[in-house]
This record gives sequence, C-alpha cells and structure tokens, in this order.
Amino acid sequence: MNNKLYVGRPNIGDRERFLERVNGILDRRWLSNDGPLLKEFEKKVAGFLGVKNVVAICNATAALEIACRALDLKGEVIVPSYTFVATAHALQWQEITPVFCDMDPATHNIDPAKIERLITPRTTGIIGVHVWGRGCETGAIEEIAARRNLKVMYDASHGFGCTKGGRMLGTFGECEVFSFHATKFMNCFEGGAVVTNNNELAEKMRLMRNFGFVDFDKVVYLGVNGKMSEIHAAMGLTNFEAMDEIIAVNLRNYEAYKVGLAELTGISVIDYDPAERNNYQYVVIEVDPEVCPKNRDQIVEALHAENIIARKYFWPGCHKMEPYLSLQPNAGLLLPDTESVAARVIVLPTGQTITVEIIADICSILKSIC
Ligand code: T4K
Repeated sequence: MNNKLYVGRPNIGDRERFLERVNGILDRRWLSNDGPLLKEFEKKVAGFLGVKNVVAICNATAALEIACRALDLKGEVIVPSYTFVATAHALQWQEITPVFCDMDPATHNIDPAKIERLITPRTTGIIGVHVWGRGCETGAIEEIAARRNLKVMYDASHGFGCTKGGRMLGTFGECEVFSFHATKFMNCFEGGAVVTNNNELAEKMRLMRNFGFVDFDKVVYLGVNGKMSEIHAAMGLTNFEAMDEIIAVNLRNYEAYKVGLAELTGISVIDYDPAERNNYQYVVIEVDPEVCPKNRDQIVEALHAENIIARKYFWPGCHKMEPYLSLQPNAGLLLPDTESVAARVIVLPTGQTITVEIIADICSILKSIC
C-alpha cells in the first residue's frame, strides 16, 4: 500500500454542517459549560436510545470513573480482562480492585458462568463490556447481580446504535457508558456519555462532571471537570446525522472482507447477529493456530510491512498490563479463554476511508502471507 491504512481512522459527517456549527459557537461565544449544542446532543442521543438521561462527558474513561463513583462502587468489581485497559483503570484509579473474569470465546464477552466464583464479601458490582458492539449476556449478568445484591453497569464504548435482544444498548443495568472517541463509530473528536433511566443517578453525575456546583457559588458534591465542550458536541451532532451512512459503509466493508477471506483456511471473520442492529465498526478476524501456517503475530508483522496497520486488540489482556500484572500476578490462571482469544485476534482497517477495492487488496495480501 502506498499510504498507511489504519484501524480506527475517524468517520466524519457533513463537513459544511460541522463548520456552520463551529461558526455558531464562535458567534455565541459560548464554548463550554452546558452550552446549547451540548444540550441538543444529549437530547438527540436520549431520543435515539430511548433513555431518560444522557450525561455527556469529556471521554468514556472519565465517564466510567464518574459512573462508578455515583453508583458508590467500592472494594472489588468484576470486569472482563478482555477489554481496553480504560475499563480496569477507571476502577483502579479510585482504588477499587478490578477482579478479572474470563470470557466466552464464542462472543468475546464476559462469561456469566464464570462470574459467581469471583464474588467475595468485598464485591460491590459487575461491569460488563459489549466488546465489538456485540451485547453481552445482560439477562444472566443481571440475574446474578440481583441475587447477590450487586450493582451492574456496562461499558458500551463500542456499542452505540447496537441492540441486544432487540433492545438498544444503553438501556441495560443501572447505567451504561459510551465512548465518542475519534476511533469510535460515532465520534465527537473526544467524548463519552453515561446514559441511565435513573433520574437521581443522572442528577448526581451532572453535578460530579461540573465540580459539584449547583449554583454560581454553591458546591454540594465532590466533583471533577468532566464537561464536554461545544465543539465536541458540534462534531457529535454532525456525526449523529451521518450514522446511517456510516453503518452502510461499515456493513459494505464487513461483507467485502467476509467474501474476500471466505476461503482462507485458518482465518475466520467474527459474526454479527443479523437479527440485531449492529454498527459493524470493527472487522475482527481470528487466526486458528492449529490450521493457519502463520501465527497471529507473524501475520500482523507482515501486514505492517505492507503498510496495513492492523491491531491486536485487546492483547495481552488487562491482567497482563501494569499495575495489574504486579498486583495480581496469578490472575491469568482463571483466564484461559481470554489468553487464548487475545493471542488469536487481529482487527483490520474499515470505515469511510476504506473502499472495497482496498479490501480486495488487503485480502489478497493476507492470502499471500498465509
Ligand atoms: N472502554 C472500551 C471498551 C474502549 O474500547 C475504550 C476506548 C474506552 C473504554 C475508553 O474510551 P475513551 O476514554 O477513549 O473515550 C484506541 C482509542 O484511543 C480508544 O479510545 C479505544 N477504546 C481503543 C480501542 O482504541 P489506542 O491505544 O489503540 O489508540 P491509538 O492512538 O493507537 O489509535 C488507534 C488507531 O486509530 C490508530 O490506528 C490510528 C487511528 N487514529 C486515531 C486517532 C485518534 C486515526 O487515524 N486518527 C485519529 O484521530 O486506543
């Protein structure tokens, strides 16, 4: 390839519409702090998801931290190890111990059957992650939580616009967190949101994202600066309007990869349930070490040499990253499926900058590598 092809190249909606919005921001001289575009963004997202409250935050990591604190999570919280490290860091940053749960290799999501053995008297909650936008087993997770008196929230960073059992992600658990980072299906440059049907919880989080202020000089809560600015909301609104186009491009690309890689032995493209709404933001392949003549790392190295900057998300798993590796050196003993899937996955470039012709080239390069 003449130019580097990246995973996570941002999707961008109507440029003119975005620039109009930016001009409006400059004219109004209202740049941040609960501005009109932020309010419009929150309202549109709430309507789309069918939730009562959307609390937009400067990024999903801060949103996870605010949500954990608002839910009063403490002690230990059960999370999958197979996730972006931000899910674990949001807990550890608040001195809550992330207790890593293994995944179901068929879905890459936390395996509810492996949750209960991790519950101790210090456990206060479970955070499920909808990896690749494929909803986790919310019913089974919430049944365990109800029985064991635990709180449940979800990291839905990958899942904007996706459903589980026909129900929008964002409507499960006590609350759910979306990421609107540049690399995500719907981006605000940087951004995130906590969404919830619990009005009291939402009110607490609105205070927390703005230092705890209720009035000019009155602070009633411990808070941080988690606000989303107007320019981020302008990008969010513009990309929100482009969502259908972006899904169409992602789906076209996903199908082109499926066809292009269909006959390649030892490589499989993960499935998205056609009965659900999906955003197809991630094209994920698994390399079967028993069958494929090259291992995952050799394939990624060869792709990089061809300017295809494929990624090994979420290798090696949070439990093998610091500080968790030092704090919990034996965690891997209970994470065999996480370790095996993390060693098999490759994420390939997709999105608006990738055409079906480029995909045909990537597939033939993959064939020659393997
Ligand atoms: N929970 C989960 C499950 C997540 O996946 C994430 C984030 C979070 C929580 C936290 O959300 P935020 O706090 O970020 O809102 C990237 C993203 O930075 C990260 O947001 C994302 N998950 C993760 C899956 O991917 P890195 O460390 O791979 O970033 P980096 O700099 O290598 O960029 C990724 C790719 O995107 C590269 O191939 C280059 C390309 N890129 C990136 C940017 C920013 C572009 O082409 N243009 C750009 O503007 O984490």
